[in-house]
Amino acid sequence: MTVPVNAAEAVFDGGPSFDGGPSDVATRLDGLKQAVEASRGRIDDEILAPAEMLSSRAAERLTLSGEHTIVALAGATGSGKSSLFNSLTDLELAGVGVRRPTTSWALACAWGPDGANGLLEWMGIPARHQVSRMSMLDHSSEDTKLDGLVLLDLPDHDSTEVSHHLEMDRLIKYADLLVWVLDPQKYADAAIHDRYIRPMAGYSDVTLVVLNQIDRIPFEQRERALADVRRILAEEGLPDVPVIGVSATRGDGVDDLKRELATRIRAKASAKDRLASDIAAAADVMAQVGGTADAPGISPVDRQALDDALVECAGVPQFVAAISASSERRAALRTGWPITRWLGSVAQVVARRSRARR
Ligand SMILES: Nc1nc2c(ncn2[C@@H]2O[C@H](COP(=O)(O)OP(=O)(O)O)[C@@H](O)[C@H]2O)c(=O)[nH]1
Ligand SMILES: [Mg+2]
Repeated sequence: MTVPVNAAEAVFDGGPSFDGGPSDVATRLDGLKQAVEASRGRIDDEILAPAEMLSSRAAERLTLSGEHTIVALAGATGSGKSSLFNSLTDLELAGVGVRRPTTSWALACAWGPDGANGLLEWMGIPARHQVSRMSMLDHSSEDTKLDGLVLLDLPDHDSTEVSHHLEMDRLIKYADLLVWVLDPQKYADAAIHDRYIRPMAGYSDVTLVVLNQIDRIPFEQRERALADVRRILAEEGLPDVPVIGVSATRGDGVDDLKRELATRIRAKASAKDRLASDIAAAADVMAQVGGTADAPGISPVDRQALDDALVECAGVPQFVAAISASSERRAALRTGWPITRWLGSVAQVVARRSRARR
């Protein structure tokens, strides 16, 4: 199968903003598109639709600014997202607490360089919900400078207004890096863990956790509280996610958070890492599809196309892990529907290739 050097280039006239070698996310994205095509009529359209939507969103992201990192502050009502937004922007515009108790829309702030407008438009954030920030206000030291950041203050995930969490769910799909803002009262609340953090364990490379309002915890108990948050995250499959204690209103830990953000922004890897996780998740969903229904006959050409496409879209290690973790799929190797059997054999091909590379 021939794969364009950069698949995004093949789709959009503007050309890609991201560089990449042969194992680049654009190549994997091309693999995903081809896997969707190869599976059409054989895997349910409902299962293929999210993978198709991901294909277009990812291809679009790759044509937009690679110089910017979209960071979303997400969390419960009152955790301190807006206060943190204020603190990071050095502005008093996010409408904290009682002045803006609920927010149905996201507020965005972009730090230079120019070129974030395309991203903001792509996310559907109108100009009136954008805060402009003069770089002359920036007194940050080199290691905390946030040039290239597009920061979003998201609506609360636990709002009683359906439109608020729909907007939040919509926007977390666009973020390159997710910052979950927890607070000492509610950090273990099941809602955020069950609905978002645990299902997004595959996104740990592009996840940070802030324990805000750290000033409300007696000094000698802070480390223990942070350790408890880390324990919960480890149990959820995110053992390596940085957890930063912060007081948005008093400023404690804000520089630590800025330093972490600045490092991610400078590395310019979050957008691609996020898309890679999205593609791995989509490949995993497709790989889990099985069942006993009859499938139409498969030609060797179809079989080869699907094998090759899945090898590429899944990324070697994630796919091997995804396949080998599932006993259902191992069983399907022996008895299952043809697609499932190929997926198993694809995993074996991938594993062989992976071992050969090592
Ligand atoms: N003591 C303390 N209060 C905070 C902190 N961050 C936010 N608050 C307060 O918590 C309330 C809710 O904050 P807000 O930023 O609106 O939370 P949001 O709903 O997540 O946007 C406000 O009264 C803030 O002043 C913090 O770090 N320490
Ligand atoms: Mg708020």
